[in-house]
Amino acid sequence: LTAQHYDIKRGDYSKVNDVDIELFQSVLGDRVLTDPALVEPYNVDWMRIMRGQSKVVLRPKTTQEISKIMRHCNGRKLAVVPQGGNTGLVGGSVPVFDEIIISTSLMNNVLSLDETAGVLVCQSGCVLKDLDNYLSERNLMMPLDLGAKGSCQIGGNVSTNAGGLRLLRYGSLHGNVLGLEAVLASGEVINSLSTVRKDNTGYDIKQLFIGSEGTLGIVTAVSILTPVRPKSVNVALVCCDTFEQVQSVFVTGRKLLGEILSAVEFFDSSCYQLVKKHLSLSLPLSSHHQFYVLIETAGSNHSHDEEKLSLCLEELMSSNVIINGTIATDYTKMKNIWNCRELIAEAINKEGVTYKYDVSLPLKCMYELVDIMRERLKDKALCVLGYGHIGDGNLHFNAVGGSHSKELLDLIEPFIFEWTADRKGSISAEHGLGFKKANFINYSKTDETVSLMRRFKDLLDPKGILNPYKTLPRIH
Ligand code: FAD
Ligand code: 2HG
Ligand code: ZN
Repeated sequence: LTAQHYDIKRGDYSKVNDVDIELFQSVLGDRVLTDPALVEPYNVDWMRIMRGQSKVVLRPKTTQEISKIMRHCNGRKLAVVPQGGNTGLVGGSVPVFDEIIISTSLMNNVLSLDETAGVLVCQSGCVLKDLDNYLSERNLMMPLDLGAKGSCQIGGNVSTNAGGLRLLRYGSLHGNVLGLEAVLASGEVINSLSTVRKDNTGYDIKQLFIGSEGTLGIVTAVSILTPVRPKSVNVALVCCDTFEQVQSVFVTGRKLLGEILSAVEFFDSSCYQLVKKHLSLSLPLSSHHQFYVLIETAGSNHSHDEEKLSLCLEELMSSNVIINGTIATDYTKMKNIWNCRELIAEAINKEGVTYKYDVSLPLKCMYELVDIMRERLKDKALCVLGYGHIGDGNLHFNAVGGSHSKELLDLIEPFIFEWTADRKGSISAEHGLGFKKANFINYSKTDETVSLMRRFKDLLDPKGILNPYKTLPRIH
């Protein structure tokens, strides 16, 4: 879908001219892309649903280069969109009209690592998986992990406040990011790159940039806590027939596994059918069950951890909470189970046009939403699926259609937002608002809160050049 499909007007921004391009070239040399074939991939989002019309991609390597670019863009009132790995799922990372794309892909240096304190400082364009590999050689790890780790960048993760697969154990980026550096719309560099855990000197400005989706500044470097890499990791996969049982797996897992519990993820049978169909993956359990739950433990004593997990499984079996279960201790088997969970989004993408929702809900009514939607959408959708981070109360609801369908969309929205708001949930648990969800912010935030957000935006970016049309509701 392009801008014409949405009922919005291009903002009152300047258009890039030859003089602008010359200025960019004087700062970046040949790292200014204008060849339409090279620019094209940056205009299209991961889901291949949104397409921008940008004619320029800038590929800075340093904070100073970004600062010079922003100073110029602000002076000329040129709109920009910061882009990391372009794996965002709400249309935040691609232009809506002709915004200049500032890609951080070449800002991929580790700046320092304090192995004693476990504090990493790196540029924002470092790919999450590369950072984790770098740390694994030093017995450390990144505190977050997600299916997009091979392409997403730490700056993109921080700017969306990504949650992921181990938030349950290590907490959110609001806690793990110790500091960051950001360039404001004016080109001013805010260096808040603290490496200490405790720092109560005034307002915690970095928190404003975490989750601000590139609307308040461009994150150029991040200082982040890196936990010790666990020596022993085990994965159990269990299957259940009801969502009540899935909840009991979580409760029992927390009780019996305690401090070694590192992830609890669930997916329904429709998800399993799709990863089988499109990615030829298969689980070590039969495929006719309603729900699958992945439980991971991470600790320091293998036999102790394995014994605890076995006892947990025995308890779940004997109390009839699960139908069947298996434990994986070797890498290949664990990786296979994790792949089935992590690659669900990729499998869904191959099935058709996806309507993606990411909500926080009380556990007890989480899957009720999927059942209700299945009933509502009936044969209008090719498939309806539910999965997610059960340990965080975060459901991923996806409906897939054969083509773009206004009828299908109208059956889902605003119903899903109203249903979620009625239960005091969040209409975006971890993916952010981006372009697609910006207009629905009021289902989760009060008018006063949104108005305060606008005041922050006006203060930091008075001309509104940073990622326009995103995050804050559009005023028609
Ligand atoms: P992009 O997609 O490039 O950008 C995301 C947003 O941040 C955009 O608004 C962009 O303008 C802004 N931005 C990017 N870099 C900067 C910067 N340096 N400064 C300022 N703004 C910037 N999310 C989760 O929370 N949990 C998951 O488990 C999860 N799993 C995923 C699995 C898959 C297969 C995919 C495709 C996506 C998944 N996501 C998940 C969504 C997404 O949020 C993450 O992939 C990731 O955090 C985005 O990082 P990125 O570098 O690709 O950012
Ligand atoms: C995940 O947890 C991602 O796999 C993607 O957040 C969610 O596809 C989705 O809806
Ligand atoms: Zn997720």
